[in-house]
Amino acid sequence: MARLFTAEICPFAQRVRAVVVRLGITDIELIEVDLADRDRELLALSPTGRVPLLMDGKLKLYESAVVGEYLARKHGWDGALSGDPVLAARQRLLMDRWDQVINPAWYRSLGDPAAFDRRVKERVARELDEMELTVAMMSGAVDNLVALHCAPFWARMDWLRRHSPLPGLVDARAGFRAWLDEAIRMPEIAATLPEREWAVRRYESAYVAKG
Ligand SMILES: N[C@@H](CCC(=O)N[C@@H](CS)C(=O)NCC(=O)O)C(=O)O
Repeated sequence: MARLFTAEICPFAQRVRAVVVRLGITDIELIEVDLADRDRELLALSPTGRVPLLMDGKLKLYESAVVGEYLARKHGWDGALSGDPVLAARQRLLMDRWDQVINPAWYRSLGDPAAFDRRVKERVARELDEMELTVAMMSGAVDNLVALHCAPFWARMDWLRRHSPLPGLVDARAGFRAWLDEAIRMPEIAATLPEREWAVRRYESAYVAKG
């Protein structure tokens, strides 16, 4: 049986748990990791020591986007990414930029609002414009890996919106915002989200600047 090291609070791990739910995979053991006192086996197996990590027989995989795409292909999810090379490239670009630009800017802004300066804001805005174009190319469809990639973060960004200016930039792009809102209503996202109040408290104590 495959084994997935995961953590309830972690949006990266949630992506993979959402794929597991979407595909109805049952022959997988979920191993909940305490991020403050990480499982020895996880630390021994993973070069990054991070969740999610999947062991499928002898195959070891980490990095949520890689694990999600592997499971999608293994279980024959045809629409996970587009069959059109142009659109598939744009979908991968969106997922990459989400992780390289949007997420880090959001995490930093929670801890230090001044870090969301004009330069960061412009960079985020330009990436969001490109994302909105990609979502339009997808006709706003959400039953795919791209939506499962972004939704765990958008849910948390929305819950914590009073602590960051970044969600306001998303709101200004109505098409993209509507797509994200639909993505967080998907059953596989709702089924894998942590309890809201608990998660907000965890994020506030871990990231939000005090006083
Ligand atoms: N790029 C990784 C990020 C995974 C990640 O940062 N996971 C966090 C929890 S949300 C973690 O395990 N942190 C422990 C640490 O960095 O020490 C992915 O997409 O899987």
